[in-house]
Order: sequence, then structure tokens, then C-alpha cells
Amino acid sequence: MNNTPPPPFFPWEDKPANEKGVVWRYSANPIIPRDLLSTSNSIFNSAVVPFGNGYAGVFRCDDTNRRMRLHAGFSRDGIHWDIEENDVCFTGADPEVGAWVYGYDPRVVWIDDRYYVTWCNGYHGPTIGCAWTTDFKLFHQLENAFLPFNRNGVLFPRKINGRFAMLSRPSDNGHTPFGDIFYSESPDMTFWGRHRHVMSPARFEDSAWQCTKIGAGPIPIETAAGWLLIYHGVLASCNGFVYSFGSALLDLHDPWKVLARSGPYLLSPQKDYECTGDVPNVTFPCAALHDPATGRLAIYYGCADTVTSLAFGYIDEIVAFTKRTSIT
Ligand code: BMA
Repeated sequence: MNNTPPPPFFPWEDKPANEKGVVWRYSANPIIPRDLLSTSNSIFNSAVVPFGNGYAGVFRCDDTNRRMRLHAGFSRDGIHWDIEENDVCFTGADPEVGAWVYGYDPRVVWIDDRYYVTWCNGYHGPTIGCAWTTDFKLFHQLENAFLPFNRNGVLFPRKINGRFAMLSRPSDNGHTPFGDIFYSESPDMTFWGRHRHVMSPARFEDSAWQCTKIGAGPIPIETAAGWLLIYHGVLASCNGFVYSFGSALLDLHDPWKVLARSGPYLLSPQKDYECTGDVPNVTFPCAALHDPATGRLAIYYGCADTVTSLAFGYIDEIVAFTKRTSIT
């Protein structure tokens, strides 16, 4: 267990009086501009965790060569971020795996005694890269979890049945027009197996925002009602893909069993900064902070593949919404 006390400041803003949804946006969005770094074209789809007296994260920073890189960052309040100018240099991997090609859409989670990072890692196509760190300075790279092609590798925050557990989304080498979420286990973060199917895209008639492909978002949150999973879903519109996100509840012991799944989205691209950018109409969550004492949730999501924003909600309300609107 990570026994350090929670950071003194939790990023939060109360729900506006006129808000209809169970999730609402931070009024000062986006929190991270595209050009925060001297060489960044865009900063989005990024992961944050409590760290020391504040927060740390791994950020997707595409540079002005349009190369996809990962950068570490630090914050006192979870809102204002210092992101390192130099990208993360992973160490210790078999050179075959460690030769950097590209990396994007990181997730970060504390398990047992260290932070694990997973990301979409270039190795003859996209697959799931893995590493660990204790200080966000030195990152030790592990084996890729799966064969290409795969994306959206998301670890559970504790071992399940004594093994590391990960969700992932097998895909193709391009802008994949399909995609189901699967579950896998590993005794050692090297060998992965016991693969189980979790969820397919929804039927168009039932929930069109998630009818083309889906992928796990932030690290699942353990609740009495099951693992709360926030995931993105894609609609193939006549103007291209539209990325929204919703919620599901997975069985605590057998997390490939879906207990409930929201029909409506929690959030979809509607604000200018979500609809306009390098890839229009994308809201893509990769991390969430939660405060067990109050049930508050702060969701970090990429907007239009350009900037990073925050949205808020209460875990209990999202769980109730997931059950109330379930399409399973
Ligand atoms: C997905 C990933 C994400 C991106 C999204 C929209 O396939 O590449 O990083 O946000 O497409 O472009």
C-alpha cells in the first residue's frame, strides 16, 4: 500500500447550478496549453497521480516535428503543471524493446511499492509499453505487455487473484475502425495471459457514441459496487470519429464481467477546445484522481488531440448513473 498521506490540495470546483450531467467541466479549462514546452505542438491524453506533497504525471507531448513523446511533470495543486523540457528516457530494457520509436497515451498507477507506467509504444506498430518509477526521474522499462497491435493498456491499481491485471484494446496499425476491451493477467509484469473478453462496442441503436470502438481510460477505481471504469467510445460520423466517454462497473473478483454500462455518455466534445484542434471532436480521458474522504473525482482528459482539461464528479453519483442508465 501507498501509505503516504493524500496531498493537501485536491483539484476541485463545485458543480454549477445549471449543470445537467453527473460530470462537469472545470471553468478554467484547458489547464495545460498546447505550447507549454518550448518544443510542444500539443499536450494531451496524459496521466497524473498523487506524489509526495502534490502530484506527478506522465504527459503526452507531441513536438513540433510531430513526434509523439512522453514527458514527466510535477504539480502542487493538480492544476498548474511544470512539465520537463526533456522527454522521458527509459532505461534498462532489452535493447530490442527499448529502442524508442514513439510513445503516447500514458497511464500511471501505484501498485504495491512503485508507480507503473503503461503507454502505447511503437514496436513494429503500436503495442503496450510498460515501465516503473519511484521518483518520475528514472524510468525502468519492462517488456512490452502484448504483441502489436494494441492500445489503451490500463493496469488495475492492485493485484487481482494474486496477479497484475490489465485492460487493453487490440487494434490495427492505423486509425482502427473497431475495438473491444480485453482483460489479461500477469504474475510478474512480463508474461501475460488468462485473456478474457470484457466489452464490445455498443449497438448503434442502444448507444451510438460508443458503437465503433471503445478503450479503457483512467485506472479503474475500486468501489463497493465494483470497479468503476471510465472509458472512451467512438462514433464514426460523416465528419470523422467522435470520441466521448462513459462509465462501466466491472465485477471486483472477475473484472471481465460487466455489471453495468452507461447508455448516455458522461462527457462528449461540445466546448470549442474539445471540438477544434489538431483532431476535432475528441475527449479522451487517461487519468482520474479521487479523494476517498469526500468521494470527489477529478478526471484528466485530452481535448481535440491538442490540450488537456479537467472534469469533476462524485464517485457515488457516477456509480448510480451507470446502474440507472445501463445498457447491459
Ligand atoms: C486514437 C489515439 C488517441 C487519439 C485519438 C483521436 O487512436 O491515437 O491518442 O486521441 O485516436 O485522434
